[in-house]
Amino acid sequence: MVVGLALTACRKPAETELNLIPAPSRMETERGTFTLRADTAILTDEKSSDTGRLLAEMLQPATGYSLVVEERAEERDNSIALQLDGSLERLGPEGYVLEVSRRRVLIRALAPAGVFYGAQTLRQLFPPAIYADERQAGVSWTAPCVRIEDRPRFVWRGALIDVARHFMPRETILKFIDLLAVHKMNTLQLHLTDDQGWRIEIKRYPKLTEIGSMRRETRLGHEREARGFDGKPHGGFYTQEEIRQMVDYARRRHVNLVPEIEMPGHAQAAIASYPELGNTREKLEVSTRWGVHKNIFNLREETITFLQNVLAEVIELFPSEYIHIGGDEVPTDQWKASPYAQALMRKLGFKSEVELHGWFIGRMNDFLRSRGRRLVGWDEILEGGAPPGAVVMSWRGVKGAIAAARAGHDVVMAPTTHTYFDYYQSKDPSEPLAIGGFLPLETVFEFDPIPTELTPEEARRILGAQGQLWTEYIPTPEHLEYMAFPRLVALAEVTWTGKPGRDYADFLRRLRRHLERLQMLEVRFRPLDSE
Ligand code: TNX
Repeated sequence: MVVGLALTACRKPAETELNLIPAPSRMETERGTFTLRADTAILTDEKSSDTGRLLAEMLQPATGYSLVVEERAEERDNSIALQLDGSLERLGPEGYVLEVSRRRVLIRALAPAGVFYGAQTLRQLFPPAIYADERQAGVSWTAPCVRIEDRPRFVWRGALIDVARHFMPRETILKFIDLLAVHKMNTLQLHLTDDQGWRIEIKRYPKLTEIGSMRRETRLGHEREARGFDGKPHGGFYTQEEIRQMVDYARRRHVNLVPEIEMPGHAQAAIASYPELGNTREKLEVSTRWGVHKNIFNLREETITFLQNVLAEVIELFPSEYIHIGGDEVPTDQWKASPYAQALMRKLGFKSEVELHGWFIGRMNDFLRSRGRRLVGWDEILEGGAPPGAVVMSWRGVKGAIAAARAGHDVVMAPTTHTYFDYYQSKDPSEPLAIGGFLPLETVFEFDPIPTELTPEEARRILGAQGQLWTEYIPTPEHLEYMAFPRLVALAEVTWTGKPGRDYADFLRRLRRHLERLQMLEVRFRPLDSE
């Protein structure tokens, strides 16, 4: 027994035993371990000091250590050094080199994001209990000696949370941001408006939240079962102050929050708040049902101005270069029936309503560009001719992605086949009610965001991929985590590690250990099938 222990202590750990997720691009293990102690110092340069403080904050709860963070101190043993290194151009702004030796840890990167990701890998090298939010007695905080060189395959490694169908409290979003960062994901799209709710305070138009943030009741069971309603009001919204806090929290963790304001469809909550935005005189309520709705914005100049004023406030709050305007699922029946829309169509020389959709998106694109931002829209924006510079989010398979990349648009892959985390994870009849579909973990893992049809030149247009958490049938934060994990872990590996040598069995082995980390983080993930 004693001999066995001594042997393990000297043996070099096999790379897979480190259970890093996402797997790094290159890693060499060495003998020995580094031990974190109460007097270990975090040494930073000026630009890494914020990450240094954040790392100290992250290590504090489980270890009970309040590690000192020193800026521009002499190198020394028993330290974790974080440094920018201009010679690491080859690793890009998010790559890093992490060296763990017996005496110290050194993380170097071209830019602060890389330092941050190096720190995330370091956390994973410690025992899973490092992620606990209270002091863990009797754990020795050792990390194996290793040299890692790492960089992501894609720049857009994202998730979407639909807070419109079911509002999620701010704490849920903050926890989710933490979890994205653990997995080296860097984008969170907040789907802030839809037929069933408006979730962001707009100072100029207070009724959007006074009226639009509450619905009378919610469908019971699946929409198609037509089982009636729960009779309970549902709602909520984020104040501008709360949005600022979320943006700030995300920024420190290198997560970009992308706001989505849906237009011209999925607009019923807004029209219920300001009926003059609609095409009919019908008195609408915030929708209580799921599915595609016919109530879309009208095309009057006053409405365009209203929506641009909304976007102006959104831009003030979100520093994101990318602003999502939806653009999906727009039944044009009401434009067909509207004398105003028909007159506009004739005036512009259009033959069909889909051109009006293109014109509308173009107006929003001009506005966003004039403010130095880029429009993102679902792949329907291609149908009316997506404006130059617009980013296309391809959800109905990959056809939109191929067409968009060929037309010179940047593309984010979000196909239902591989990234719809509102779909069932298994065929087990005890799975909680979901919208439909079937997306098991392995299918997510096997996803290649680059459609095989693209040339290498065209493939450069693929920014990355994003997992969607539409919440029609996801009413609570617990359920959100159940749908997101572990599928989001697989997507993290897809978007960070990418193609070479992707072996599902190896992923599963690492994932088993990784789930211990998620347990410590109190993530209510779906257990693996074999367990
Ligand atoms: C389609 S994806 C939608 C959403 C729904 C989702 C449900 C997209 C751009 N539109 O409004 O929530 O399906 O899976």
